[in-house]
Amino acid sequence: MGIVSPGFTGRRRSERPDLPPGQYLVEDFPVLSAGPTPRVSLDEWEFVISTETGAEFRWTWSEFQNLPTETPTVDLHCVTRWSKLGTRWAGVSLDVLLDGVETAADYALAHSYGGYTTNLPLEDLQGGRAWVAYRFDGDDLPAEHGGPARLLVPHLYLWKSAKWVRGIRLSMADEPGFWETAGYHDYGDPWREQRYQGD
Ligand SMILES: Nc1nc2c(c(=O)[nH]1)N[C@H]1C(S)=C(S)[C@@H](COP(=O)(O)O)O[C@H]1N2
Ligand SMILES: [Mo]
Repeated sequence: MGIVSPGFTGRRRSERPDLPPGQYLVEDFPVLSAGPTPRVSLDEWEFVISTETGAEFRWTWSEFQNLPTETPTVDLHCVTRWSKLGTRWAGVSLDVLLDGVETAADYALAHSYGGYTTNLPLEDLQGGRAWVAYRFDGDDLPAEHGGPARLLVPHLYLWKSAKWVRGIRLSMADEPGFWETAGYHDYGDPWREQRYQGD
């Protein structure tokens, strides 16, 4: 008789409590981009938050560099099932960027140089859970990973972390972004395996 180990997947999971269901570990850093890498010069770069009333809050690259920096170490979970643990970043917390932005909005749509968009509830950008990151692993963020700067929202699947981020539009209505329009889950919690609509 072969010995069947009914608890196998459960046991594996508890050995890696930091790995969401259905994910495997990678040591490299895969690049996933839906189009060509946009090249944005730092002279022209800006980050804009706009609100439902049309108010706009803008930072040039040098203004942005003068904001307080945080250095989060976070786990990344891609919907294509790879996870990379303990990644080290530097960036500006969305709490800092949203400080002083008066809004009644519930939703945010991140938009990028190159046209990519992704939506998330505004509250998921708050509470020390989201950054506009411009350094990775001690170096400037490479262009293929979203440099000069990308959104970093590690508690959601990585497609929510818009590379080459240009701004955030705050609104009263939830507007699906690029992958959400193509059938990906509206919210995308890796711990609840919210990969596609209906999950
Ligand atoms: N602007 C932009 N941001 C993007 C994407 C993209 O195609 N364009 N792909 C998303 C997806 S699906 C993933 S998994 C991650 C990949 O980030 P990486 O290439 O740094 O691993 O970026 C996300 N952000
Ligand atoms: Mo992805």
